[in-house]
Amino acid sequence: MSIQTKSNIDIENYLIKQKEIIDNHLKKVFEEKCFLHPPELWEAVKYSLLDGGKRIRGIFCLATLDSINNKYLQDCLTVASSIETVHAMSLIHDDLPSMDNDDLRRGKPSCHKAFGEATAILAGDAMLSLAFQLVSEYTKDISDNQKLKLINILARAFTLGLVPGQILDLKNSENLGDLKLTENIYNLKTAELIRASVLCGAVIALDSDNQSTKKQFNPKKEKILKHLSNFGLKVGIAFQIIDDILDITGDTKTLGKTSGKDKDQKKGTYPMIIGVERSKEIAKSLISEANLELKQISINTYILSELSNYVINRIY
Ligand code: GRG
Repeated sequence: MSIQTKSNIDIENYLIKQKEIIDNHLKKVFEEKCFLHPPELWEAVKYSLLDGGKRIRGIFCLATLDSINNKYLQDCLTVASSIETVHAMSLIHDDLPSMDNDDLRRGKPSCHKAFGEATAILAGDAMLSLAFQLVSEYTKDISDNQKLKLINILARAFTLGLVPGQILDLKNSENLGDLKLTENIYNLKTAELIRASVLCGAVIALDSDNQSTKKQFNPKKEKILKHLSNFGLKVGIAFQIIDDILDITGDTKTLGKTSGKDKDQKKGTYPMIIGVERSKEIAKSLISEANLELKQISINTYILSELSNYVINRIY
């Protein structure tokens, strides 16, 4: 049922260009004079946010907008930047000694190694708040109703996803057999934010009513949101499986973070529990299922589908 017209896009090129667009947009945020004092705080934020990262979550947000109608593109870029800001803050906190305790991130010393633990924690706090400030203050054309929905989607990804997922993950050492628990952790700590990224793009494209306080049920829109939501979750779980395979098969220099940590910490990841090959098969079948979700809706899903294939192609 989906219309697949944009069939001539080179995904590698597309990823490079979209990353550059998001990087430049983020850089512009810090031209604002209010983000200067005290310097050590904002240097730590910029160190962790501006330099590096694939920007895959922001790209999913932009691609979802593009798959529907490309309305409010500039605002979507601000929201994509906001998503990358919360993602980068979660990496700062994940690297802290009391969490995953990693010295390396995006190919350089992690934030607490470069700036000290207290500044790293506060940089993360500032970034989480900055993300909501970007959506509420730096968007220009979307309605207040849309802003509220976007803020709600991001907040829920944290309260019901990343934070509970991180708590469970911290207790996940010595789990060498419980695949269901591991799937739940992947769902929460990784897939919820990828799903939120897709949903944010959809809300920008599909909702525009500033006045209406009544919730009007639109079956066509609800159907699109439902399938995009399922798509985001499945891609997100596959993304974490691939990340954990790369922890075993990749090297520290290429990954930009310490490889082999899951084994050292005896963490119950998919490849640790069922092996690399079986994990690859499951990730592949999740991506196929995700692409089937896209086939249920009549929007141009070509780029989203290419992006989901890219997630799996990272291990080949
Ligand atoms: C403190 C409110 C608060 C929340 C933080 C620490 C935490 C809760 C959650 C951790 C979530 C986490 C780090 C999940 C791992 C997700 C993952 C696969 C990260 C790597 O993503 P990539 O490969 O990284 O997209 P780049 O560097 O490319 O952006």
